[in-house]
Amino acid sequence: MPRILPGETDIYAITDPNFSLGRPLEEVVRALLGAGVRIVQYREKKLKAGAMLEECRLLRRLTREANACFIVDDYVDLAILAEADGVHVGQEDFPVPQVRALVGPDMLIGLSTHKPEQAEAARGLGADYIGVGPIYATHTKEDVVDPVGLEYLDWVSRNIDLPLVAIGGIKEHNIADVARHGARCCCLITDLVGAPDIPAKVAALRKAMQSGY
Ligand code: TZP
Ligand code: MG
Repeated sequence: MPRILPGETDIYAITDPNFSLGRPLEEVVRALLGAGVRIVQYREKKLKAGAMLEECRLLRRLTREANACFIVDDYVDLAILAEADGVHVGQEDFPVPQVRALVGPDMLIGLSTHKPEQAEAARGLGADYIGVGPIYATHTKEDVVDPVGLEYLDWVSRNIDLPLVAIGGIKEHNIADVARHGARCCCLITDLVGAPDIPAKVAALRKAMQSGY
């Protein structure tokens, strides 16, 4: 079982080939794991299924060696085939109970939420953790909803008894505010996998996060 689970205090990294400065996925993930990141999500929107499975098997091997948690975005089948620790779904993906029926009792299921009703429903549906966002505006995701702001994060952290991960537009300059408003776990794409020096960025993000508590 991975040492750190979503919701615990840490950086949660999401991969994205469009924002990785042209570096191969393996190089980016090795840098993240080498810097101590213990939650990595595979997010890929363009490759064919076979190629995605190959990448996921590689990431499964790397994260297992590093005792890190490996989560697959959207694709339940891919998560099962790659023996991921978890799968992350959105409000418009397959419903959590149906995902649970496919993945079994042990795989983590993360559910994105954007409003109180969704967060309140998450536990009953069987989610293990919830995404809270987008906190700020982001251009990284195409079909993204309007920013939910720090108020929603505050509300979730006070009212919902599930681990949460904050996401969307989080960067070194605002991560302390996100931490201050209740996020122990912050999820980033561009300001992490897009950093020229990933270990230095991880250290800076952690330091900034700590300053918010
Ligand atoms: N889900 C909500 S916002 C988002 C996702 C996948 C994109 C986050 O990327 P960034 O670059 O950290 O804003
Ligand atoms: Mg999704």
